[in-house]
Amino acid sequence: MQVFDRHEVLDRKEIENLQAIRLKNTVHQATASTFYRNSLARASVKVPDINSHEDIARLPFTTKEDLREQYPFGFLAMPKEKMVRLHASSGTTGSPTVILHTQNDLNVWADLVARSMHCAGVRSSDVFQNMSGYGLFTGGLGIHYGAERLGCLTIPAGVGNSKRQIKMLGDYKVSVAHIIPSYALHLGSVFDDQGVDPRSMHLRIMLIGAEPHSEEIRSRIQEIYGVRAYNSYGLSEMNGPGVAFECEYQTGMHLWEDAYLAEIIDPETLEPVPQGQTGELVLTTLTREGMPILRYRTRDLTRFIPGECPCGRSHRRIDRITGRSDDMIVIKGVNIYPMQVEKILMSIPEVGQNYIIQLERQGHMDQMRVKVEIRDEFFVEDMRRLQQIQNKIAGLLREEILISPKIDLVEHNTLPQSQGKATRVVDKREEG
Ligand code: ADP
Ligand code: K
Ligand code: ZN
Repeated sequence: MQVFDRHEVLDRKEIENLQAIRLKNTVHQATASTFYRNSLARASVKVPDINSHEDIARLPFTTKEDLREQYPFGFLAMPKEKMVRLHASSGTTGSPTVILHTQNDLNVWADLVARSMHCAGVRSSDVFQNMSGYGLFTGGLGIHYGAERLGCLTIPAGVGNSKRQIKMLGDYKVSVAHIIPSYALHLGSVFDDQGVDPRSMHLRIMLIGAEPHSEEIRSRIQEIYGVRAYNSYGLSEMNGPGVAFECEYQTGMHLWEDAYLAEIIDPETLEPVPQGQTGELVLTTLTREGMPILRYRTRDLTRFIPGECPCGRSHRRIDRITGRSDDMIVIKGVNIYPMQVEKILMSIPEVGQNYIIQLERQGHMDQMRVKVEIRDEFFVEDMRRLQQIQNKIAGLLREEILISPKIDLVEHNTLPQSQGKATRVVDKREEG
């Protein structure tokens, strides 16, 4: 195995020893912030209490609400003058939270991203196009500095203007791209409209992440572009990309445990779930100086994948994020995650690249309507044929989610396409 960073090949014991040291330092550092000085005092935790990675359990949790209440500077553990960069979360679920970094924090982050990309097979000889929004969103600058650190010729393409994206991919013989999965599917249909075969590009790797997506979406992206697509996980509160990343074996994402201490808890009881079971991912920064965060409740649902990865790295792997604990839909008493719907839709060959789940109220009843784009070759004038497709989708969905949603079939490229993370669920229940 080729490694970029010696920390990639630490064994379990070495990782845990390092975590113990870094956790102690982090708690010490955190006490310099207004927020943690108070919250650690309330929990009666003192720095000398922290001597093992297991002592994490003594620390209080931190929530997105805490970050919002301290907006913008209440979490700083160093004077504001030491900070050199501010990022904000995209606010998918409410008002934004800001994260500030020192130059040292940025360097460590760039190293983590470079390591992650290298781990997925990217090399300094690659030409890399970053089709992610720049600005406050961490998928832009975060990935950008990592790619440069790795030594790639890096193109800060940003999002949108699909025709120009396609031109750049061709003109600069781009071999690696970073792209949001829903946009990768959309871009595929723009290639179609232009009469260009995405497989005729020079692409060999796509790094996809920033939003939940199913294995079926990965397969589609690999098929459309003739690439290997690697899952990339991160969140602004933990820097951004570079928290967990797939290696060349594509068997789940190695979470860099020298930089983040990870737990998976039951969101109700807040106790760790049994080994290998799904729960909420909780993360602690181990290397951040400007704004350390302890036991952050990500609300992302995943599990540790049991067993060893064939690559030999002992950083544990997390499974594909199945959703956020707060994006569960309850309809007619049934709990449904949007990802369940997506998995079914994307496994149906007639289904195109985009869909929307709409929640409506009919009288006193909640109702789910799924709008589905159908591939051109199936969108024929034959009503009976369309009805068959509709019934097939409804039947397969009912088997998975136990209720019967209404299905609207629409032509390809007619559903709204967002520039950043896709909005998959639209709730119209309060609109009467
Ligand atoms: P926001 O919380 O406003 O979306 P971020 O840009 O920080 O802001 O997004 C981080 C979130 O994006 C994660 O907590 C997770 O829900 C989602 N996410 C990031 N990467 C992935 C991925 N590979 N798979 C699924 N979800 C992801
Ligand atoms: K280079
Ligand atoms: Zn691996």
